[in-house]
Amino acid sequence: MWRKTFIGLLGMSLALTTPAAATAEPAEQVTNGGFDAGTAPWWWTSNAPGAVVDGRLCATVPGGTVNPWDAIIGQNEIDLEAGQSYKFAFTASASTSATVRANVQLADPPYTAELSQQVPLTSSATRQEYEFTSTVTTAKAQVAFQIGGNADSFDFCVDDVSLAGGSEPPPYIPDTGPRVRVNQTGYLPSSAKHATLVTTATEPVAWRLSRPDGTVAASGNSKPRGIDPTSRQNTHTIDFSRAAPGKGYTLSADGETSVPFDIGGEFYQRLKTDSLAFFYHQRSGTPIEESLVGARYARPAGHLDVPPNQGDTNVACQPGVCDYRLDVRGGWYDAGDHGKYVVNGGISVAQLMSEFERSPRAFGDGNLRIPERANGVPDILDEARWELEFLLRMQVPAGKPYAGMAHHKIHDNEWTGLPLPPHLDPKLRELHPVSTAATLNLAATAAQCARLFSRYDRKFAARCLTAARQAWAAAKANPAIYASPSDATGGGAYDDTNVNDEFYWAAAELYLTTKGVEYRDAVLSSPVHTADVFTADGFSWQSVAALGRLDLATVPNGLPDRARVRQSVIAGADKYLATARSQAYGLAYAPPEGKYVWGSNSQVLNNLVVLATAYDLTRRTAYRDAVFTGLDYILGRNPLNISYITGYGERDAHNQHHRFWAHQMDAALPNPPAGSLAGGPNSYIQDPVAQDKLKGCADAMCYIDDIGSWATNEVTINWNSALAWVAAFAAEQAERRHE
Ligand code: 9MR
Repeated sequence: MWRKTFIGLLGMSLALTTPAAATAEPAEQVTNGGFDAGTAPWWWTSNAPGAVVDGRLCATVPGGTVNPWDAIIGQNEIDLEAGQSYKFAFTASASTSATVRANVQLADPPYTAELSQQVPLTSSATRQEYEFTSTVTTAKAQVAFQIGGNADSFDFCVDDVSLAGGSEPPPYIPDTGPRVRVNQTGYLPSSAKHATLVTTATEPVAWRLSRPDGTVAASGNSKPRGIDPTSRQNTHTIDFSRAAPGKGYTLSADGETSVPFDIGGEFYQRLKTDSLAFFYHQRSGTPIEESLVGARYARPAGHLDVPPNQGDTNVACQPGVCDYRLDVRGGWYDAGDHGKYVVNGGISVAQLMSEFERSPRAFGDGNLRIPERANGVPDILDEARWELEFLLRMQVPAGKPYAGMAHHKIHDNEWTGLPLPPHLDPKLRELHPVSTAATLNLAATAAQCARLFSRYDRKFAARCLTAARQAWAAAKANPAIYASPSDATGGGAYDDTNVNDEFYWAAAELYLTTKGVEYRDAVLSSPVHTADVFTADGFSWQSVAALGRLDLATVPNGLPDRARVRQSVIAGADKYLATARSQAYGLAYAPPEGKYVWGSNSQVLNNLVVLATAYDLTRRTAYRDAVFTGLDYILGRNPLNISYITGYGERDAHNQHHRFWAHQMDAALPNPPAGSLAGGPNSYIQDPVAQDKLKGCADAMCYIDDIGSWATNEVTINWNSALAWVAAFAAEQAERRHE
């Protein structure tokens, strides 16, 4: 359980007195070889899922495979230099005697091995050390434990893996492509059109917009913006708002040419559908059908108690938490993990329902590829119902302690590693304690369910309303039961110790659905009702007041101060508009002290929801333009020149952290499907890959498209729900005007 030692600085100071070569320790090429930081960036084949057990990486290897490489644990992106000598060392054991192969080799075909060693293992852990001289120079080698080819199944464990030699790995420099940064998909013809140029120039430079045949469609001069503090880049803005619709444009300035893009909003319709399709892919407890998603994305049902799964149809609580079991099948997996969390499920399903409620006619029955298509109910509501049914199952039944409250979450009792398709998750599933926040998430979303489903399924709507009322009463009776921040083994904590905003949101939804006096009074007497809920960092699973406020502003109701409520949304949007105008990349997100949070892309998109709602309330073009400028950032006009949405743009994120869409680790598995949003820059870089590569990063560049970087590059239901809401707005605007 060593930590990777950083000897670079030590080597430098010794070099002052003695020749460095004689004294400096060899560089360490393996990251997290002691597994102190979990399993990343290690990977394995899906038949031998790894997990950290007592500080070592262990995997149960199936018996009866043919070749050593039929089961592998490895680490990629290892640097080797020709002529340098290396020592490969590790400590390993096998529960029953087995022979494995320890390789240092190319990660890609022809997989040439620089070292390949047969290693007989027994149940007592032994230290192995092998030396070799590399014949190649590459940044794409791998260390690989080939653990297949044994007759019997065994548990393989490894620890303290080291590959010492060569030079210190060079500092990571992101590939940011051409210095002209554009929305890589396209600009709406009727909206403002801006690009950002990164340059050393301080005076305006000439730009030109070219058609695919090389002819010039528009030209002008850039506007210097100075140093952008979010990226530390010197920037200029290029305004080509007047350019006409067309396909395959490129924008050139300062000797650089952008990736091609369109002026035309057709793709927003596709984004609207793709961003919603994400939720079907994330469903738990049902097979993901090949006929709907294609062979690559199809998978068996997860967590229906089919071995090796242990859940979710009959799940007990964590020890000592409750004495009953619940059937909590279904719902959506939260993210790249297999946890299901009521708190985060709440905002996600609420955003889908609000997307529908904003514009019901924009959602048909049969335009999403889901099993319930053509059942007489709009598909987006079918998808929402998949989650709502799960949320309802998380409610404590009558007659039990805390009846009416909701369990905070259900997930594995230990973290699993990647890759791991849901149906192969072998861990014990556990219900965690109830919480006030989860209960109010249930109250709010079940109340909205009752409102929206009454037209389509009165029985279901009535079930939702009963659950919502019971949850509200239970939360009132238990107003301060908080999820523990340290309850984060095997799943996220989603902890929250301020539930004023959850009370407000639930009261708002219950009032909008029932017009009940109790709920109306709860809205009016809440301190949140008159507070500024549109903060610089935006709303989130933890700060949900805006969900209530936006619905009170847009869903018809008889609140005495409704005009003020609507005005507060406009005032919030005005602040985001001012922020967008003040930033080099036009971004309506400026968090406190410039620190981008985990999932910053969803904070950006939630601010766009506020701007879009202000547009709905006022029809002021400036708000709508700011929404599209915000989408420009998400789709590539940003300091890293990356589209954060899989399948959109020339340079798209596609290695997001996910246990099934783990193509980066196992070529047989897919990348995330088109329309999956990466979390985005996170100043706090809380995972080993980000820490290894991004130390000292500028806030808006603290992101890496690597499957091991869960703190910057995960996908999550509450992020895609924000994207889906904004994409539906954009699709509607794109359809509305083609000028
Ligand atoms: O989105 C969550 C973020 O706001 C928190 O800071 C972070 C750490 O607690 O957790 C994020 O949520 C993760 C959850 O805990 C587990 N599933 C994946 C989620 C996205 O990374």
